Amino acid sequence: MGKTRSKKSTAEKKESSKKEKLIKPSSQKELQKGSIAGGDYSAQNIHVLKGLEAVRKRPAMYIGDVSSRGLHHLVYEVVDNSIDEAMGGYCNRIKVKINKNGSVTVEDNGRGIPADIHPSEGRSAMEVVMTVLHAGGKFDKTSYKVSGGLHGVGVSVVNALSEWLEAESYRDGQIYYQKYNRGEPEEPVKVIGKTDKHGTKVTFLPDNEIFKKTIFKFETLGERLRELAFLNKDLEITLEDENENEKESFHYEGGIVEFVQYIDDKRKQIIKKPVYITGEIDNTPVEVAFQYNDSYSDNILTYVNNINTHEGGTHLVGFKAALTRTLNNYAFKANLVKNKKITLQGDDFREGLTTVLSVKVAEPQFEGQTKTKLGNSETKSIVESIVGENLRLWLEDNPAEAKKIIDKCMRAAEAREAARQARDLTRRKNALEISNLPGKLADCSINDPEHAEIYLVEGDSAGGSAKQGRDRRFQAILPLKGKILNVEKARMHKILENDEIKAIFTAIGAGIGDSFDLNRIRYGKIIIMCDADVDGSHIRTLLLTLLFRHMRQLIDSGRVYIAQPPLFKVKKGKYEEYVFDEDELDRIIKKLKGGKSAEETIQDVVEEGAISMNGIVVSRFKGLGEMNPEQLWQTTMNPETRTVLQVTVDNAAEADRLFQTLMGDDVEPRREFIEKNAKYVRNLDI
Ligand code: 0RA
Repeated sequence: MGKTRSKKSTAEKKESSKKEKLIKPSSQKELQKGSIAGGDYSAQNIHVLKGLEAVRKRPAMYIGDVSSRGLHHLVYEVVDNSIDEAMGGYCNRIKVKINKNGSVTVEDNGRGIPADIHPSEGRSAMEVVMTVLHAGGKFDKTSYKVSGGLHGVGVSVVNALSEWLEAESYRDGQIYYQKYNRGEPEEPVKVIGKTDKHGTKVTFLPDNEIFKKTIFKFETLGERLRELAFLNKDLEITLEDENENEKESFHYEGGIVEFVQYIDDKRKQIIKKPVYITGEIDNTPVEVAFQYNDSYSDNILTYVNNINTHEGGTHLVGFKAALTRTLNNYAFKANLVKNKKITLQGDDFREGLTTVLSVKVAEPQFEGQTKTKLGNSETKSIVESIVGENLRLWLEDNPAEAKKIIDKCMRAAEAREAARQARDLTRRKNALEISNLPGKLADCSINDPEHAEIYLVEGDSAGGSAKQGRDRRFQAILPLKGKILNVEKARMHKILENDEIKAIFTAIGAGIGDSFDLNRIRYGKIIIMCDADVDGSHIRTLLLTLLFRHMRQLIDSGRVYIAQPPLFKVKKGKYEEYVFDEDELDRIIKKLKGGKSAEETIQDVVEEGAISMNGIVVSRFKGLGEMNPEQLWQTTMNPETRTVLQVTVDNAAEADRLFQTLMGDDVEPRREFIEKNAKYVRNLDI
């Protein structure tokens, strides 16, 4: 059953912390002396500064990007260190606060960063952790950890990208402190007081030389912190924004069971409450919760050491194998299979399935395009055996619930059979072959997917303009008529029968659903171009739903974009400018004339379509169709001048809930969402 790894016993832990005490300098003076006494302190420092310089030179290599996403990543990085403490059982409280001055504080009640002299570095361990790349946290390999791992580039990266950072460690009765400027320590670690608590507090101000925007969003942070709280049921995480007077506490005693309920809270449940299974083999704790709902898609979220492994991996394979085998065996044993002509398959057991699977692995191997696929082979059989055995027992103990599940799977199998017939028909017609590209596709001339792009355009008239305006060498246009099918409410065979959807996936050329193959895509960029009105936003959401549910890899590999047509045109004599948002319009109007406030002007434009004052004409672009081909090219399609928004999924659970809200049966939550967001949101950040 795979390799055995041992976690340190409590006694061993006590032993090692005792040893640590022996080498710990007892007074501040000694500590300071010690910090420098390594002999080559300055030599070490040069090495360190080179490392941090590399981070400042290419921040994106370490945190993904320097947009809002990268900015929030800084907080997750610090929190990950606290999560490591929580996973080790040393910490049950994490406080995150957005401060008035724009900095963020993360405080935990873990063991505190050690401050004694690091044996090989000759400096305080705190300084090493905060300034050496990948020094991350623990110096042993037996604990499960996030930091220094995948996301975890180490808290030193946060330090390097902060104008300043202050670290405090509460440990052995002392408060240790160090401050850094752009990663460089101001002075050695010092003791600034006494305390009887333990833990770590890190406060940092992101460097505005590095980040475009340095404002933290409560909502964004809240989503990740909520996810972490679901995954660690003993942990309480609080989030506070001093500027907005907002505060929220995330603490879910039900853990991943509550997580599954949260994900599905707008869907109809098939069984009373989620099945919950937990176990541990070879120091690999496994936890899984699942529920069935009346939808047709499956939604399996998998985590390794609290990291969302959205490319799946061995843990997921083990879970699926156990689910299929165990439910299938039970169905036959309990004599629940009435239609002998139909054989149940893996997919049938996953229709309408919502699952959270969380495992802890001491030395995870991450693979795949985005390094979010677990590779450790031993994990498969561990998960398979824990889930298989416990699910068998649960089914025997809960026959009424078990029957509901099996009945649901039988219905899925019957529908699959119908879908297969539909698909066979489609195949026979060769519709999936590239030789059979949709008639209304205006393809590009190059044959190189990395340089080719396709615009999915709302409406035939805008499609016509786009066809005339494009650069036909590398831009393909696929006009879409009206609203495409809502895949959130349709089974696979319905989806495959739909002409618009068929046109989309034939054009893209990589298949659909489980058979989707990224290597076969015909375009490197998929650009959605819709009108800036309610219908346009609905069509965009329908398209995003299709891509998210059935061609998810396109989104995960960063290939899906949303075109940004201008909202207004400002004209004064020969001067002409396209304006993309209301702030920009505000600035331009102020520049061109005083008088009427920009807000009033915008209101007038929105109501009248166009207004004129002192020879300034402001007109509003509503539909893409209002632009002629040349304008469309200039403003929206020319790669030199256009802006396109990349679609990203930071949080799979939240994205799933968003699509339920927008595309599901309930009208009320959808209306609420649209009312809340419609005014300013031009794009959905899923
Ligand atoms: C190095 C070693 C140990 C803990 C930490 C770092 C640590 C870092 C951070 C950052 C934020 N919160 C943190 N909490 C702990 C292990 C110390 C030991 O073995 O006692």
